[in-house]
Amino acid sequence: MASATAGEDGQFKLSETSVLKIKKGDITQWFIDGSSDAIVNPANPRMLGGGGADGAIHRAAGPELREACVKVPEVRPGVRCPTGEARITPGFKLPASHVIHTVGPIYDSDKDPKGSLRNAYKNCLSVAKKNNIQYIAFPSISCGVYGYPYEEAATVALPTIKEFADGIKEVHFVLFDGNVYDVWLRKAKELLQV
Ligand code: AR6
Repeated sequence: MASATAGEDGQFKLSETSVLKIKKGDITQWFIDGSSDAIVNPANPRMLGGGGADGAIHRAAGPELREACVKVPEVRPGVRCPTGEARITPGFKLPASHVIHTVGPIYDSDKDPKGSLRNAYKNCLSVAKKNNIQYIAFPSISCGVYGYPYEEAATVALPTIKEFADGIKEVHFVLFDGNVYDVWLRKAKELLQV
């Protein structure tokens, strides 16, 4: 239907069974059903909290989230989640039932920022599907502390979501920053309209 693909209201059809919704907001408040939903945390490899959205998510989830993260095995000292990978925990006090922690690239020091950012989105969707998540909300991974330019990030994020979203009912972008939101919406209209 035209309304599902036009993107006027921030909704884009990804496949016969998946839809993308782009909205402004605070990801810590987001949920759909509190049982098959997950928010994505743009974390760092230690996975023990930090600034930006990571800090906000840990504060909203409560200390149990950090305790759950401590239990995620290290793959090497100080690294629970390498760049581009994803790990899942419960959401604890968050309205969403799960948190999928991922690590985006640091734009200025990653050898292949585009490949790493693509892997982060792809692996979040893969972990979501393995855990029967039907609804997932992403922030703009790497677009804060990690310094990824918004336009370039959107050009990686949106096609990657389209490629790997099948099996997930709704993929949401919940974007805190108005400039990021404007870029995402414009790029989605450009790249996802059918
Ligand atoms: N809801 C949605 N988006 C948010 C929120 C929120 N509550 N708060 C910030 N953003 P960042 P990164 C947006 O810095 O660049 C942490 O210290 C923000 O406007 O959270 O991947 C970690 O521990 C930006 O557009 O994540 C890592 O060390 C986007 O989320 C490092 O930062 C991502 O910004 C990760 O850096």
